[in-house]
Amino acid sequence: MKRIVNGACPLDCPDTCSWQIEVEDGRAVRMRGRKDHPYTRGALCGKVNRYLDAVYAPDRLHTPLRRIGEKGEGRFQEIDWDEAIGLTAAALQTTIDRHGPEAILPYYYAGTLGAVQGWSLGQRLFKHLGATRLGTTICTGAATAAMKVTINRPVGLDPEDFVHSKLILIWGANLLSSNMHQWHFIHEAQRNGAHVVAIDPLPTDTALRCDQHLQLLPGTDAALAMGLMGELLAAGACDEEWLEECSVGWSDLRERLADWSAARAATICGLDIGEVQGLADRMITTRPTAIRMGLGLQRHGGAGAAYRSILILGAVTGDFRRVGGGVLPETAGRYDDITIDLEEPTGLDLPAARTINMSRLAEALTDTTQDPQVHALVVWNTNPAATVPDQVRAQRGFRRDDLHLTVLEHRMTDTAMFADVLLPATMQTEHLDIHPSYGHHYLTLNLPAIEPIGECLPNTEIFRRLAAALGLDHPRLHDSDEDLVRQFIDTDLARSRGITFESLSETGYARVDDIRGTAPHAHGNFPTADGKLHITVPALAAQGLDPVPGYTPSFEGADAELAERFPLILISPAQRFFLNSTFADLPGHLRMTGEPMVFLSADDAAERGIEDGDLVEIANDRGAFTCAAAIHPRARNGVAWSYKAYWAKDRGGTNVNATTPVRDADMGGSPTFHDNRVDVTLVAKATSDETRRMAEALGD
Ligand SMILES: Nc1nc2c(c(=O)[nH]1)N[C@H]1C(S)=C(S)[C@@H](COP(=O)(O)OP(=O)(O)OC[C@H]3O[C@@H](n4cnc5c(=O)[nH]c(N)nc54)[C@H](O)[C@@H]3O)O[C@H]1N2
Ligand SMILES: Nc1nc2c(c(=O)[nH]1)N[C@H]1C(S)=C(S)[C@@H](COP(=O)(O)OP(=O)(O)OC[C@H]3O[C@@H](n4cnc5c(=O)[nH]c(N)nc54)[C@H](O)[C@@H]3O)O[C@H]1N2
Ligand SMILES: [Mo]
Repeated sequence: MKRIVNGACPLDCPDTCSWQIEVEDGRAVRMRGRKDHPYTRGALCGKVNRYLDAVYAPDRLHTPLRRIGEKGEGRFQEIDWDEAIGLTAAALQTTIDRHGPEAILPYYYAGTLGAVQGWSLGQRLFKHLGATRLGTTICTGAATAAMKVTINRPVGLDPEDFVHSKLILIWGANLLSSNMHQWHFIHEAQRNGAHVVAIDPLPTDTALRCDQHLQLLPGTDAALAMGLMGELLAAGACDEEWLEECSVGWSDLRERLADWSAARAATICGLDIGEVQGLADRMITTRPTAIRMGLGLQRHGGAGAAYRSILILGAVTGDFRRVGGGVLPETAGRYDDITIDLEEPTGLDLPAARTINMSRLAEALTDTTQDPQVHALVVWNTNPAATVPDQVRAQRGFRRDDLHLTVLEHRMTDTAMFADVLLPATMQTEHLDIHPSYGHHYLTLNLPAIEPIGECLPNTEIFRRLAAALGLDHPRLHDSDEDLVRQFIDTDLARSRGITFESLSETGYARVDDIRGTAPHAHGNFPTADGKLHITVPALAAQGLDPVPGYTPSFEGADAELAERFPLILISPAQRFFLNSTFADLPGHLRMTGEPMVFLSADDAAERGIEDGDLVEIANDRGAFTCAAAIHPRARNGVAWSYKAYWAKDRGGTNVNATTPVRDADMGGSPTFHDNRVDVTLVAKATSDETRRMAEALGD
């Protein structure tokens, strides 16, 4: 018997696609994007088209395991669920008895964006225990903090309304890789005559399809935004009326802009004056102008300042008055009134505890002055051994004998290798969930399509069993998955829009607002207390930050002394056919991406005696990794890149994160992955025996 089940792609991606799974005799046989969904538009991306490869992969984790070898060695023994839950519960209890609950660190992120499997019972359980809280900074820390002080929540123009824009700036985002469905709306505008500009240090596939590419130096975006605003002001192109009505603090910025020009920006950004002036001229004359902001630009030291200044640049033109004008950072703020956070339900005791910044995991696990030290770590929905900065140090932490590690996973990841107890979790095909989106305005329900594979259990069921084993019987720790979905949309706004568990079970998805085709911020209406956009933020002074928007240089990128030892800035952006480290071990996906490479300009390569395909080492004081070199004709001198999150365990134990720094950006405790200086040295020529042997080994 054949049936079609509606679901949602769970990946940490702005597109949150609405998918349909064809099930035949209990087996998922095909998967496709919903044709009638205004954002998915019938297409899944190249990586998710192969999602069923992961579901039915023979090496997927099927049963609970306990470690029998050395930590990280990867030798495990199958055990049953009672024993597995018992072992973890005992480790947590012992840790509490010996060191107190703050010696437990729950470590989770966005392996699924589902409210139920991602952000509910696990957080409830560990907060209730009084465990250390996790500062979830790793992806959007600086952006979130910058938005918080400027507009409070991530909102902007409707992503579908880019079709109405006449000038579009794609700023620090490689849309064709990491937000593919947005490209449709931008491409349509382009076909209607819009001028599309990429602002990115790298010659990405997106940049190559834009009408213009400003290939600025990494970490200099705020200077560009300030320079553009300086030119707008000088030309009388700032919408003083809108700024008066809808913003706070314009006069402070106005004063500062007297010092900013295209020329000053061009010098800092490493661009031609003409390029910057040309863009300023277009912004002065083209209405509506829209800016799509990415997250890549905020993985630098001055990230918060950059994010703030670009948000404000998109506003000072008055473009928020027009349909298809203004700025779009993310859309997640559109869900805040229609949904309820599931992590902290009323009635459940949630004692205060310290917070550890997840991006500083390497430090948290190895700094012996921590009080208390972390002795029990429970990881779900994330693969930190591959994805956190300062990987070598983090791995040293994972190897500690006095650390108990439980990992909930689908696959034997870099992190799973270090586990004491490894618990097999269901995938999106097998569990219930509900999904907001950070890239569009549709809430999506995911219905289970097939029975769990092997003995896999949903994260939620694992946490319910863990709570029971710890003798915790509060009902909020035992809510069923359906209860959790219902709690998530238990709001007046959802009811008023007819959004219920029943309605979503029928339709699969529902729009959360009616702003498409409107200018939602024509009169302010930002989710701040006064509805205004905050340009000057006096409270920032208390954090040692500039209340008025401006340019903050990056750390390593702008460090001339460090540049003498490590001349190359290394960016490690998203790989098109992986989602962070997810899929990065699957043969079908690896066939599409190939093995890791470092991309260099022809000059940088020649200076080091490196040619295409040579084996090279990329290193700094933190660590090193080895891969093949590729010369890119459009790479900027001094700026290299290597895609993030290849699995380390299959490649000598390290990946690009062996080099990335543990250092917080100016705002939000954000990591600074792309603010990373390295040098690259030749290990072996492409033609050498060693390189051939390595290529053969990797081809196996
Ligand atoms: N296929 C795929 N899609 C993904 C992901 C993935 O791994 N693969 N990851 C998902 C996740 S977790 C996230 S957070 C998003 C990330 O999506 P993006 O926002 O696209 O993040 P990045 O890939 O880090 O960087 C995007 C671009 O920013 C550029 N960039 C780097 N530094 C600077 C700078 O200083 N200034 C400017 N202007 N640009 C800069 C990079 O060169 C890159 O082209 O994508 C999600 N989607
Ligand atoms: N060098 C460098 N490093 C980076 C970045 C960068 O730009 N450069 N980007 C950073 C960013 S933006 C992010 S968001 C982080 C992301 O880094 P991670 O959070 O580590 O993301 P993934 O590597 O995708 O790992 C998610 C894991 O969750 C598992 N998973 C998925 N769904 C479920 C589920 O339902 N249950 C359970 N138990 N497990 C599940 C998947 O199998 C996968 O192994 O990486 C960061 N690391
Ligand atoms: Mo991310």
